[in-house]
Amino acid sequence: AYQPQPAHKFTFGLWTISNRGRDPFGEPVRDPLPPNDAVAMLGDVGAWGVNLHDNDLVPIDATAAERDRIVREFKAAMQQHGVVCPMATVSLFTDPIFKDGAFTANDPQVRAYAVQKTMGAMDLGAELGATIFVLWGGREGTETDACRRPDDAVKRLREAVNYLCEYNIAQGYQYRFAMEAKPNEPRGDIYMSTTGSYLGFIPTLDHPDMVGVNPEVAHETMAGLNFTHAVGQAWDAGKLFHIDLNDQNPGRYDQDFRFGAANPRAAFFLVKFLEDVGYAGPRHFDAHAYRTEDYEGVKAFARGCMRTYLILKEKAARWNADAEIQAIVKAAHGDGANLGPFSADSARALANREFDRKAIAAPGLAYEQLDQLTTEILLGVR
Ligand code: GLT
Ligand code: MN
Ligand code: MN
Repeated sequence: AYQPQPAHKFTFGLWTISNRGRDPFGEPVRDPLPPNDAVAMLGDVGAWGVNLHDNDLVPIDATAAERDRIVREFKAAMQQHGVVCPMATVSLFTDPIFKDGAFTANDPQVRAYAVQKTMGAMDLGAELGATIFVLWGGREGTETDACRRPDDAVKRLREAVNYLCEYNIAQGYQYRFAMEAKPNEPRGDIYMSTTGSYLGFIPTLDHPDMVGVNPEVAHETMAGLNFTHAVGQAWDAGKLFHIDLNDQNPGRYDQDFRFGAANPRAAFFLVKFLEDVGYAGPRHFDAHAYRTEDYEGVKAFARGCMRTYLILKEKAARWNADAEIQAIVKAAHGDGANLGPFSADSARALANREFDRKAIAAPGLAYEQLDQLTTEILLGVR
């Protein structure tokens, strides 16, 4: 039981299992893990796929010949270890050229280079079979708002994404773009700080159908928000193109913990939502092992992410099949017809309808009992 299968679509970023445990105060604690070895590790732990930034695989200063050799060997490693690449992305945050942002930077040369670099990352991903392209604007933000007007940043971001959508069409790539929000870190404040911000931005694009979101557990949680609510809104809008699973304590730095490590309860409601609605995309773990770990610990971390997901999936099925739980849920939903479409008649009928406010408000909803039963399922006694 709890064995990952390809059908579960569990993926890891190359940057996640290769994370060397560097932090702002400390040097790396793990030796570099070459990309092809990372693919072998993912095959070993039973993951379905690997995702990557352009420079996770190809160094930023590689020659064309070096790039082609690296890509050829990486494809061979993917083949050998039975690992696919469903998602690609681009590093628009590591190189010093992006210190003032990428698509939103003030210098038009930086903005043009960012788009050029993204086109190259799209070429790379397409070669590896990716059909989802994530854009995380980690440097798109400010420490001081003296540097630019925030609406100019939005306009520049729109211009870049529109351009990239046209490139997607011109090249005949099948990408769907997934925009990833984060409130802060590495910038003091990042534009498009929540998934909801992107859901407002996307309809202003030239090709809104091509663009959705990639919500990350840690990023909404850093802002003190309910992640599953953000995912629910994205799902309702038809925009849940990808998802970054990890864990995070509110009010801290971006922790990127193993899935379910900090708040298994919130993880449960998330897994239950994804499974209930039938989300069919990759379950991507954008997390990394504690800095205390060697590569055995990294494997334990990766296996743990997938195993916890599958345990919570089983718990969700148990919750759905629990008669007492379902009776409370059913009773709490009340009875009577829905509002229905507006018409002059229905509005008149509604205006004249009598509501017994006291009687409707009187019964308790038994959410205490419902929540306790949920806890007992999670704690394994039910
Ligand atoms: C970086 C970031 C993640 C993003 C990745 C994609 S890179 O690790 O913290 O949340 O998803 O660019
Ligand atoms: Mn992420
Ligand atoms: Mn993160």
